[in-house]
Formats: sequence, structure tokens, C-alpha cells
Amino acid sequence: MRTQVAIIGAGPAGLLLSHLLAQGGVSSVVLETRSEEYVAARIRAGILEHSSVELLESAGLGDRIRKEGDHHRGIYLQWPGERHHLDFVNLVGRSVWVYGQTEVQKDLVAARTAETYYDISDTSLHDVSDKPFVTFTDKSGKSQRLDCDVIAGCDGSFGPSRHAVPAAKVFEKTYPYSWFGILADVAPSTDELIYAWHPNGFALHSMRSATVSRLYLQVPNGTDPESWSDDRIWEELATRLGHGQNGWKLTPGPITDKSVLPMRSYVQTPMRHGNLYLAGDAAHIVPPTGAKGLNLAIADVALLSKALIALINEKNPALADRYSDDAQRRVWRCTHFSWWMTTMLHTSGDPFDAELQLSQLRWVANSEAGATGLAENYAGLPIGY
Ligand code: RFL
Ligand code: PHB
Repeated sequence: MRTQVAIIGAGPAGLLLSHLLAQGGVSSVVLETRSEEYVAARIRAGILEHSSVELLESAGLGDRIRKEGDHHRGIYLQWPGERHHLDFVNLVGRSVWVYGQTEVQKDLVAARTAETYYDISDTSLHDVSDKPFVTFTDKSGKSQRLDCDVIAGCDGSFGPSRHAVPAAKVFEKTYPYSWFGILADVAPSTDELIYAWHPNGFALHSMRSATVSRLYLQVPNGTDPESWSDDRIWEELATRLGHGQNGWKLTPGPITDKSVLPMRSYVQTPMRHGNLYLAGDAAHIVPPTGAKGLNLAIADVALLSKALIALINEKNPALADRYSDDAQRRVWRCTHFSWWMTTMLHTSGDPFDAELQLSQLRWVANSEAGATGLAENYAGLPIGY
């Protein structure tokens, strides 16, 4: 088989890249280890930045976001006794949309034109500095070879692509806590997301729709989700989110999914070697407190699709040569913002740290300069920042 761009990974980075390349007249084939059903059902991110929505709209993928997504002007930031609304629209003229990654994935699958191989195994990258090709075993057990001009590694942090960049530099940080996430069939108890600092640990009230809530608790690493009863989860969420404060109530409901997500961060550089380019989680992971993972994948792909279209259609390598440096500027900005949100909101047990966090939260919530900094980063910098 032959194609112009072999895309490894059918997550949001891989499928969006394939879509944008097709619009630019560049062919691609997408290779994915998991089944189509598994990829479509994965519960992950929930927030789209302003520029991600603009990009999806300009690619003809915005219809359902406008109809079914929930536009949020900002977020609530709280600590015991106080809840503050940060209005991003007033502060920076931009805002965010609540629209699950699962929905983005569905929209991408519905719009897909490229051939996609699901349920493959033994993915292997070859000759990336000269005449690249990918070998794999397809669903029926047949060995396949896909020749191409370029390989796009969109296969997340556990895929093989990032290991095909020799002498790459990896920057890593593991946080000493995890997030316990639940999905519940109950109307959200808030109109916009609540990020809560509490001496027991961080809590977040997010949502997926008018009838589905998504909530998170900071828990120690290694926590077994099954060791927490539903009652205990709701009690702890009520305590940390301030049930009863100023008349606010958290309404519990049936829990349909429980999972524990470790918090880690890494950045791998460069994001290119020869004819191999990395995008999304294959090149970087951020802790979820800044809601940046999916948005960064979209921003990488916005740059990479333009670079590959110019490279392949016009034989112009200028953008491709700059891709890694251009993408990394935003990656480090988002890595810093995610670290800043994480360390401001998660408790470490150290009373000195707790006083510093509370002081910082009061400053962010009460000073226009502090609030604007958070808003500018959360609502997202323009593509190409
Ligand atoms: P994805 O979505 O992980 O897609 C990579 C795809 O590559 C496939 N793959 C392979 N395919 C072929 N051959 C191989 N050898 C392969 N190895 C792997 C995988 O099966 C997969 O389908 O990466 P992408 O496209 O870069 O998209 C990035 C986002 O998915 C990610 O940044 C966010 O979802 C991160 N993230 C979250 N971000 C948030 O902002 N808020 C969240 O609440 C949130 N929750 C999460 C998350 C990431 C998670 N992961 C990766 C463990 C929850 C989880 C569980
Ligand atoms: C989510 O809805 O899953 C979500 C929202 C905001 C975050 C992280 C996750 O910061």
C-alpha cells in the first residue's frame, strides 16, 4: 500500500490531521490498535478552548458543537467559605465550550474519508530519515506494509512513534496524587465548572450535558476506585465542593463510571525526526487541571496539517522545518499553566504550602491582573501562539 501520510493513531490528533490533510488535497491512511467502538467510547477530556472550536468550525466540524455543546463564560474558583466567578468573556473576550472528547471523536469518525485500519497489531516504523514505511498486522492476521512520504505519530504516550526519534530529550514530572473521576446520571449542580481547593484535597465539578455530570476528587496514587462506595464518593464531593454553603447544594445521582487517573507531565523534543512528525499526547502529556490535553493535540495538528500540505503539494519545507519549535512554544506555555493550576489547587499536607495556595487563590480571584492571567491561559491562546 502507498499513501502520502501514514498516520499512526485514530485519537483526536490522528483523525483531525487526516481530515485537514484531505481538505488540503493530501492523502492519508490511519492505523489504530484498538477497535473503532473502544476508541469512540473512551471517556476523556471535556473542555474545548475558543481557538479549538474556531479550528473545528473552519474545518466543517462545528455543527454539533454549536447545537449540543454548552458555552461557558468562565469558571468558579473556590475554597472553604468562598466561591468566585471568573468571567473570561469580560476579562479576555474569549471563552470555552463544554463538549466531550467522545463527541469530538464521533464528529471526526462521521466526517472521515481516509482509509482506517482498526484492531491492528505489531505497528513498526521504518527508515524514517529517508523512505519511510510502516509495517503492521491487520485485523485478519495479515502482514501489511504501508509506504509513504511522511509518518505522523499520533499514537499517544504509549505508542511506538516517540521512541523512533533518536536522541530525543524528555522532560518529565510525576505528581504525588491522582484524580478519581466519576460520571453520573444527574443534572449538574452548577451552571459552570467549579474548581475547589479544600484541606481534604482538590475537587472539580464538571459536566457532559444537561443530564450527565462529571466530577473529580484528588486521591492518593494507587487508589482502587472500587474501594470507594458511591455514598463515600458523594459525601466527600459534598464536603470539598461546599454543600450547604450559602444555600448551594450538590445533588447526587447514579454513578455510571469510576476511574483513577494518575497525574503526570512530560514533554519530548524535538517533535520531528526526518520524515516522522509527532503530534498530541505522543509528544506531551499535561495533568488535566488546566483542561489542556485535547486542546494541545488540536493546536499541534493545526500547525502540522499546514506544514505537511505545503511540504507535499508545493515541496515547500519552511513550515515543516519550523514545526517542532513552533509547536513547543505553546506546549511549554500549556505545560506551565497546567502545573500552575495543579500546584495551586492540590493539597500536599504541608501547612506552609496551604497558606501560599490560599494567598494565591485570593489574589487570582480578587485582582484583575490575577484573574486575567488565568482567563487568558484557560480560554486559550490563539493558534500559532
Ligand atoms: P490519544 O487520544 O491517546 O490517541 C492515540 C491513539 O493511538 C493509538 N495507538 C496506536 N495505534 C497504532 N499502533 C500503535 N502501536 C498504537 N499505540 C497507541 C491509541 O489506541 C489511541 O487511539 O492521543 P491524541 O490523539 O494525541 O489526543 C490527546 C487526548 O486524547 C488527550 O490529551 C486527553 O484526552 C488527555 N486527557 C484529558 N485531558 C483533559 O483535558 N481532560 C481530561 O479529563 C482528560 N482525561 C485524558 C483523560 C487522557 C487519558 N489517557 C491518555 C490515559 C483521561 C485519560 C484516561
Ligand atoms: C472534564 O470535564 O473531564 C474536565 C474538565 C476540566 C478539567 C479536566 C477535566 O480541567
